[in-house]
Amino acid sequence: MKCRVCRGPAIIDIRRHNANFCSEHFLKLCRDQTAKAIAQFDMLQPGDRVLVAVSGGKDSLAVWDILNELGYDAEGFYVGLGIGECSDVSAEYATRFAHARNLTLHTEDLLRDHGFDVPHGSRAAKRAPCSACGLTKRHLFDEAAHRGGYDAIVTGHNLDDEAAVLMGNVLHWHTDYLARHAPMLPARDGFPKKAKPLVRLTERETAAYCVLRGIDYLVDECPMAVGNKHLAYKEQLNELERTSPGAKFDFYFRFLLDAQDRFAEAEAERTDISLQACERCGAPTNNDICSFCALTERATRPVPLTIGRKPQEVAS
Ligand code: Q46
Ligand code: ZN
Ligand code: ZN
Repeated sequence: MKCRVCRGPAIIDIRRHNANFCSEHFLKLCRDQTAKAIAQFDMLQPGDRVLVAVSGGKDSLAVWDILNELGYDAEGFYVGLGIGECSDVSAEYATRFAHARNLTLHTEDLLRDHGFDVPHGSRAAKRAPCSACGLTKRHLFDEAAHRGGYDAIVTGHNLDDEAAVLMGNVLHWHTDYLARHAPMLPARDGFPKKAKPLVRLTERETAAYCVLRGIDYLVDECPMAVGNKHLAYKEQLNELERTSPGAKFDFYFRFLLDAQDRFAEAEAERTDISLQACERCGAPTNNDICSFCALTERATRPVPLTIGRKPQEVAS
């Protein structure tokens, strides 16, 4: 197996490119593909101040590393979600990475700073953990970017993530979501620009990138992801990719380039809704209080006590 570029010994094969690469040229491919995605979707401009949403996993650490390699001024932002040991360990990976490279990592802790964590808060608010978690992260990232005057928030979503979400939305014909599938969302109505520069790389490639760059990352999936439909969609897409290399890439990119326009009308109606400032935190919202403040209120509501009976009487 020889590297397509230098003909030296290859360490990885990438079937959708019909090519093998040595370590040096694979790392270059990852940087080139990231730069290509940034240019293709007008994600970032030279000199932009970027806030990377860091989880301690391979994708967020890889994108942070690549952006720095490409010369962007990228700082990290980590949110402690209180998901047991997983959160403790992920914080350690993120911190170690930042220290080793002398990068700035900002942190926030949901329990310490907002009075609830994802497992308890989602239960108290009667929301699915991933729904409460996603809403929380989006809000805190937006707020941090706004507060720090960053030009864009970058996340480590890769091709597998985006193709799986697209598959879910196509299966159920969520036309409004389909319209919003862009790997770059421009700033609007007080929300910062959001970019996903790893959309041209697969999960396998970001993992290989980290290994070759000596980046130690949290391998374990979040325990709350068990049963997540997107994991099943990823498996289905990997199965398709095995028999038809490039299918995943074409599914996602041909949609963006050839089909997404057709859903623009639904999106125009959605963005027509005028937003106002949340009465509690000032974030843009279409209600009096934003979804995060509503979640916080429900998640931190005191639990009613049973009065008049001793605990053993209640238990028996
Ligand atoms: S962290 Fe949060 Fe994910 Fe865990 S609770 Fe769900 S959304 S699975 S990326
Ligand atoms: Zn080579
Ligand atoms: Zn609010």
